Amino acid sequence: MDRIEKRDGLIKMWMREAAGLLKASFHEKLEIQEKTSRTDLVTNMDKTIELFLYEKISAAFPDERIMGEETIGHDITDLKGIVWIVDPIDGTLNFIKQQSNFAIMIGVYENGEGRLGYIYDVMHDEMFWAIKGKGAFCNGKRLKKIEDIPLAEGLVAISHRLIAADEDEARKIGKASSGLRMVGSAGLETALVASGKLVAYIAPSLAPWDIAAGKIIAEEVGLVYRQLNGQSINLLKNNAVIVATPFTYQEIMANFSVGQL
Ligand code: 2AM
Ligand code: CA
Ligand code: CA
Ligand code: CA
Repeated sequence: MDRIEKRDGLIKMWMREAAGLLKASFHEKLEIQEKTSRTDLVTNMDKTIELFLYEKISAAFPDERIMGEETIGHDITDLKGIVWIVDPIDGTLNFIKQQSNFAIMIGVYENGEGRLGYIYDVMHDEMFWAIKGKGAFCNGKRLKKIEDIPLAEGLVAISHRLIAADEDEARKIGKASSGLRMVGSAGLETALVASGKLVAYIAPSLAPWDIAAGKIIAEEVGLVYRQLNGQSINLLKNNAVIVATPFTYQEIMANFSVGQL
């Protein structure tokens, strides 16, 4: 991939501009629609931000493909060449109900390999980013390689859908760890694991745009980011995932039945 530094600068600039649009939207009436259920919502701002980023990326890199959650690139069936994977608002329910704890996310892949990953926590102004092989950062500060902490000594974030899918396993993981947390943004939960504030994040169904940016950042600090059945991530479908320290990953694989989810 060429122009890595230039891409990095452009992506951060676009994401900050997009964040400005999101903050400004708090003064306007939000249009909210149900996608598949009462808890699966989309707003006019999810679509506005996706389109905004699509236009920026396609103007600067016209030969590259783009996949986004809401409308863009749902016909993509392979990861050949350069593919941008965009989640315009990760944590839409938080955006609607808390006006906080949501992120804009971009992952750039080349022939299926993660190259650049960005998770921007808009309201806390924290940009988590990584360039493959060059390390991961929060704003200007390099994230440390994670300490390989066992489950008993750390906090674990889970998706609420883990409780719906397997209440018993969620309870057992809660008991075996220092405690459970639920933020409601896969990206921000991944960023918390990458920052050493959690030992794992477990979610039984994440889409490619929930995974793409965070996987690059997580792997850059030494975390495991895999499917719950032990296989590597497939960015062309939904995955049951775990992001964890290697030690915690091994413990969860050995002692819990989440692999059946
Ligand atoms: P989203 O806000 O971009 O939809 C909530 O636990 C986390 O799971 C969020 O990161 C949310 O992303 C993601 N998620 C993935 N699929 C979802 C779905 N069908 N309904 C709600 N949240 C979903
Ligand atoms: Ca969504
Ligand atoms: Ca998402
Ligand atoms: Ca989203």
